[in-house]
Amino acid sequence: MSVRVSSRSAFPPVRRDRVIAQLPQSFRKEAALHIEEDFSSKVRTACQEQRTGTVGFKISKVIVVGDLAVGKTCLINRFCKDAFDKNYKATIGVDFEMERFEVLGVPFSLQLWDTAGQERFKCIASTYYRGAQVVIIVFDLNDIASLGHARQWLEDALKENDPTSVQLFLVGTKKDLSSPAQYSRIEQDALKFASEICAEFWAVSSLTGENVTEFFFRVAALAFETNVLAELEKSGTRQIGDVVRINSTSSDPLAASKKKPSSCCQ
Ligand SMILES: Nc1nc2c(ncn2[C@@H]2O[C@H](COP(=O)(O)OP(=O)(O)O)[C@@H](O)[C@H]2O)c(=O)[nH]1
Ligand SMILES: [Mg+2]
Repeated sequence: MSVRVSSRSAFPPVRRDRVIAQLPQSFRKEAALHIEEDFSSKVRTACQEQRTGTVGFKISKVIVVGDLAVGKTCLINRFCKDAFDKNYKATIGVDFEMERFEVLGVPFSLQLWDTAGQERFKCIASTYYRGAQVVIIVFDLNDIASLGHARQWLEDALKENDPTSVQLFLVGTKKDLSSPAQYSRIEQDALKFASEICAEFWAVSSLTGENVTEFFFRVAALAFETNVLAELEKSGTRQIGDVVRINSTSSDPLAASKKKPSSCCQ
């Protein structure tokens, strides 16, 4: 099979193993951003007809937050470099990895930001948080306290972002270290918390690689779908702009884009 090249991208072709043609499924239906089986037909049609506007040139910012040593850096490294280093090294310097995908034939990039070790002091700079489309809150499945701290991480991340437009994921790491009984206990708590905050829950192991690719593919696909829907809404509004202005009861032109995304957990 040959590598697919998109005519709309000035960049080199996307790696064959970063091509997404079907909507990756959620990990648990009880805590999922949505439970559709496939991309929405609106999105599929727009991609087929090349009506995705600027999405093909977009880079979505993804931030990864959570307590020190829960496994944030290992999670990113497992996906981006397919590597696992069991010797702990605190992340130094601001780090982000670019991951390029092709979703339904359209190029789409994620910029995955790792914290630079500031989580130790809980003083992550606002530039780290700002402009995130996706927030991944990481906790250690073997450390209930790290799940308890997830709420604070969420609050901090949302201070710098519009809470209605951010897609949230709650990820438990180090699944390889927990016994089935231990795991199912913490999973109950995690599912409850995830549905409370409208986040999608995943449990992964960066050591074995379990669920890591599936998770990031799901992130890429949902971020992409949201971007295409926003783009379609924008172009629709442009075409009927005058009518909207005359008839709309809302004086806030941004009201439409502020509404809660349809992808909120159900
Ligand atoms: N067994 C196991 N250990 C892990 C896993 N993920 C991370 N670790 C270990 O946990 C420690 C902290 O990981 P790191 O990614 O640096 O944490 P961070 O501070 O959140 O970035 C390291 O010693 C890793 O080797 C995992 O999935 N399984
Ligand atoms: Mg780190």
